[in-house]
Amino acid sequence: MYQNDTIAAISTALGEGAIGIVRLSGPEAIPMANKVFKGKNLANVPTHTIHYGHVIDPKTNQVIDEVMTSVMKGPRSYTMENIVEINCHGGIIAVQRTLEVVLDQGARMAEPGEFTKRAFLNGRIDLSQAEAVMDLIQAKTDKAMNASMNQLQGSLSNKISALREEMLQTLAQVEVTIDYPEYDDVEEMSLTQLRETAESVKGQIQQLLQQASQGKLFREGINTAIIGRPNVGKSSLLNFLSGIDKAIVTDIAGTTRDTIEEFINIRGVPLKLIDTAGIRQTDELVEQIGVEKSRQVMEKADLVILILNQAQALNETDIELLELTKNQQRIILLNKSDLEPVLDREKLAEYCDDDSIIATSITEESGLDQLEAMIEKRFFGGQLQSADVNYLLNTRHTQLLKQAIEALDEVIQATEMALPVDLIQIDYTRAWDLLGEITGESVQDELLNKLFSQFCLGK
Ligand SMILES: Nc1nc2c(ncn2[C@@H]2O[C@H](COP(=O)(O)OP(=O)(O)OP(=O)(O)O)[C@@H](O)[C@H]2O)c(=O)[nH]1
Ligand SMILES: [Mg+2]
Repeated sequence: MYQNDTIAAISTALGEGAIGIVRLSGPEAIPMANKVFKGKNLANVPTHTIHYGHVIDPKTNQVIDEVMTSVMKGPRSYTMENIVEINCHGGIIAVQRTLEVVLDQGARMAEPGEFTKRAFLNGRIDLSQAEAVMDLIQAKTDKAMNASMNQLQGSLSNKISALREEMLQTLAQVEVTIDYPEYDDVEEMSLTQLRETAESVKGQIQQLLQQASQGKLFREGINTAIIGRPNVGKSSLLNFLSGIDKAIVTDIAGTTRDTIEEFINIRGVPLKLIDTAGIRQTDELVEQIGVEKSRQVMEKADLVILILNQAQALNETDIELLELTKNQQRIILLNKSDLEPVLDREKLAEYCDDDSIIATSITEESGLDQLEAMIEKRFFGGQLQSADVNYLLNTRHTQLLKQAIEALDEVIQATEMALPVDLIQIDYTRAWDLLGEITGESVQDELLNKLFSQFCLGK
């Protein structure tokens, strides 16, 4: 065991809730809980049992709360240490008072993420699994949650371990051939083996990174730019979809000057919605800058919602925007459908597919269901099925994978130049180490502390 003290924290979100949990972990967890618990003698209960009773302040014998207390003895627990969880009634006071009396018994207040850190240090989970716990807590939507769950169950770890295993096997073979040079062409054989493995592993890492860029979407939201001429209803759409009056809406063309962002969730699809300044020719400096920004946002967007005002004829700007976005994921809204139609649908058909067009009236709230359904269908039915999101990589993972690719590239190059094998082995081993850092098989304390401090308290 790595630490001998016993830690405690409130493990549920602070606030009104049906229950709040105070969790203890460490060698003294059971005796400490026993001192503040009136009910069965926790020292004698079997592991993985739950007991009704009261939390009392041993100094005054005052009853603090009516509770259910569960006892999980190590190593079959989250941290692999003895754990006691006291389930208090929800609300802030009872839970905090319970934590106070537990700390009075000598428990130390846990640092954020310390329970999970112990699970890691005691060898129950590896680093990428620990990070998945963090993602799980922060998951914004169900889909992201599933991906975190997969990772928690070790899909990333398994993949990385398999890659390292593959590398190790080759390394072992190379060592053997070098130590027992029965053949003349030992050197050449080793070079071929090293290059083949380096190429294979590199390919698999690249695949992982590619899948991960899709995984990233689910954690950060799909960049969705609302684009169009001034006054077509862009800000009205942002306000409607986000359910708050975030952007100013007026009938003055050119109301929005800067981009406005809002994270929303449409039927399980997380979107980063970006309202932009209406695009038009203008001599006004601030508006010019805004328009320039709109164009940049449009270029970078994962999804473009292009709004046209169907109460007006298509003009040059509309056509320019249709042209500019034709290769992007986009949805075209014919807004203000409550007004007399003017826009020429046949002309519009020259610039886009019919099945990406939806007639809407934001003021009368019509057509917006269809918009939501289309977003849902595109992202869950189409390119981004949940199967693609097996791996959620964070920045740390991505960087390590990229560094590993660099090291492997050096290996590949060196084998092509037929450099001495023991020289090549240096880069090869470096790549192997870098991969190990993802699962925490070669990490330093400093990194660990930094990582785990990002967790919430009590986890
Ligand atoms: N009749 C009608 N009016 C609408 C509809 N949607 C928005 N409007 C009105 O159109 C005007 C402009 O709406 P905004 O949402 O500010 O338009 P915008 O595209 O953000 O405009 P800029 O910020 O100037 O680029 C407001 O008066 C809205 O109330 C609609 O579906 N029908
Ligand atoms: Mg606006």
